[in-house]
Amino acid sequence: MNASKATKEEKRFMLGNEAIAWGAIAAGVDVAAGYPGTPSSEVLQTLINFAEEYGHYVEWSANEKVAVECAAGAAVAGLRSMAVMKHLGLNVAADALATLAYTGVRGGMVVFSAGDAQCHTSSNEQDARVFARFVKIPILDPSDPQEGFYYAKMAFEISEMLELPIILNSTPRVSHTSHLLDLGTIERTPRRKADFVDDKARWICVAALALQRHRWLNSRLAEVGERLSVFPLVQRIYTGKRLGIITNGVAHNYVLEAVSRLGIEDDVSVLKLGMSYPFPSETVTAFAGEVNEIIVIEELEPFVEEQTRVAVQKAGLSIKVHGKNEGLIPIEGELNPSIVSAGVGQVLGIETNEVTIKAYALPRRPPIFCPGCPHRSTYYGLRLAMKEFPQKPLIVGDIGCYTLVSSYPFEMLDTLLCMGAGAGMAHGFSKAGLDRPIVAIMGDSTLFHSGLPPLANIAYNRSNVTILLLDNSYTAMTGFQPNPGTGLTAVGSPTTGLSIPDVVRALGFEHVSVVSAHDSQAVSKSLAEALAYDGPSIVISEGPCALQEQRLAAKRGEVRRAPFLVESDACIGCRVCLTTFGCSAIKWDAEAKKATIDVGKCVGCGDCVVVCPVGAIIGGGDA
Ligand SMILES: Cc1ncc(C[n+]2csc(CCOP(=O)(O)OP(=O)(O)O)c2C)c(N)n1
Repeated sequence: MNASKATKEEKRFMLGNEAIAWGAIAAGVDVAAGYPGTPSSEVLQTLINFAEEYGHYVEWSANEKVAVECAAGAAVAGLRSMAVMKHLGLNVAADALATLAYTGVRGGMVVFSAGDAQCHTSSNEQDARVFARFVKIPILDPSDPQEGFYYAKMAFEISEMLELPIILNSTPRVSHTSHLLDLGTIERTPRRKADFVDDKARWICVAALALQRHRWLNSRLAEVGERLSVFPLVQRIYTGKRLGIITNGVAHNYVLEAVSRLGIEDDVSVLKLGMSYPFPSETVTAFAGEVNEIIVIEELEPFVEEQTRVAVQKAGLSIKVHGKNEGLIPIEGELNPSIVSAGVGQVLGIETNEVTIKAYALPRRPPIFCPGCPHRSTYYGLRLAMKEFPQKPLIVGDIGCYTLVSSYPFEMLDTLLCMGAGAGMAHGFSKAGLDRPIVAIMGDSTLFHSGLPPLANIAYNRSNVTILLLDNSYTAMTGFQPNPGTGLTAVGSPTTGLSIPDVVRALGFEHVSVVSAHDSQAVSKSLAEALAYDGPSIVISEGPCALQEQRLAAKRGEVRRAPFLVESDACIGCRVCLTTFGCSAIKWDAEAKKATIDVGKCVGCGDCVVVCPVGAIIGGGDA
């Protein structure tokens, strides 16, 4: 292949997610698409950062399903492609993925899914391995950043060999730990030329043709063990017979640590599986034949454990398989060396006084709105509007920075499910006949991700719901990525941003008002009118993300806005600014019994001025 050499040095300290992106670059990825979500976002961001140098196309798609479909189109046209998301995105993309397994692909296609064991930043900790089996797509589980790099690269080759998409699964510890990595030299490969090979029986997957493709898929999956034997996906460590430990993914690291802590190197054999579906039954039964009993150590569901039990039973082996079913290893939350040592120790009758993770519990640091965040003054306006109603409106939540309306000092949120569910559920509450005003909150990225169908539904079926759409121009919570309303592509090129007022009018909303997020009085007035309106209504509160504004202003070399101040003599110490507005730049001076403003934190938005009942907050202008 006509390749030019990259200038990257060979050893670099980097995050697992960066390593995974480099694995894709090393494999010659041609097209990459994703939707942001912690802990996955750095994979696509790294691909964006090097798109020009390595010549691949990359985009932030409107949602994960669209990203998978973009990658699928490219892979069916013979290119190497990648779709990037957090584990929850697999659910959004499920419809496409489940049938893509039937059609298969021509070029290598990798779906990267970053899981969130422990729910660090997610609403659930669903296990992608179970999802992979559900949609019948092979899944690889790297255990650390270096393996992330190798597995990402290998996944493209495996995908092409099997003609199937491959899910690459990671966890917070794989994605977000940094290692000094040896990437070798990464070549720039020319982008493949797209072509379409006409094959109606394959690409038109419906009815009898779909049934045939299901048969094809099953036979392909049955061949996986043999075909993949050339890939280094299985690792054996130690040769002891007393206990066989089977591990998968990140848990492997905890197993090695636990074996060393317990000093049982001569008693155990470790079998590490790099692919959990399709399950390598023959490898596992061969291993089971060499040891007295087995414990399976894996994070989240007892996925390998259950398949191990089935495999040994089918092979007619009477060997005890320990694990989560006895409660030795928890199903919920992340594992760690202490949890694993305690579980393994129990099987071997070794007393351990391992301190579990609970003992390390750190003080809680609940997330708060940043100083200058437009969402805070919008919610202050919502609080004012709510006073107008004898019954507190039901606030139906959605996911983004704006979810922090659940935190002090607002604490106004009533429900939260998943992206796009706020409007959908609000409609359900309304049609159920709930006798309360109903407000559904939604962000701009959420609107384009999964908010459009529920809004169309609300307008069409005319429910009495008010949407409060908080448009800060970015997908802020996950790192300021652009969305179809922003007006910039992933690589920063200008494009036409969709006008949200035009979009919602086109969806059928008749009562639409647009207000400045920093004008809490106007927000309040518009909301009160919208809530009084008989039918679907929407208030669009506009104000760009304050953090992103500051970053862009700093890049442009602009002068920082002067901070506001509390006039000490005027402050009456009522604490209203703290208890109803709660900007982290406003502090309580316990000695003086007055509020003060931390000038280092204040960004000079002045949103707090209207909050003070005695007008003690003053200032503003350029610093
Ligand atoms: C299916 C799914 N994909 C991705 C995420 C990660 N995620 C959480 S909030 C959010 C975006 C929110 O952006 P926006 O609606 O604009 O609100 P903002 O954070 O800017 O206030 C994303 C991508 C998720 N929770 N669920």
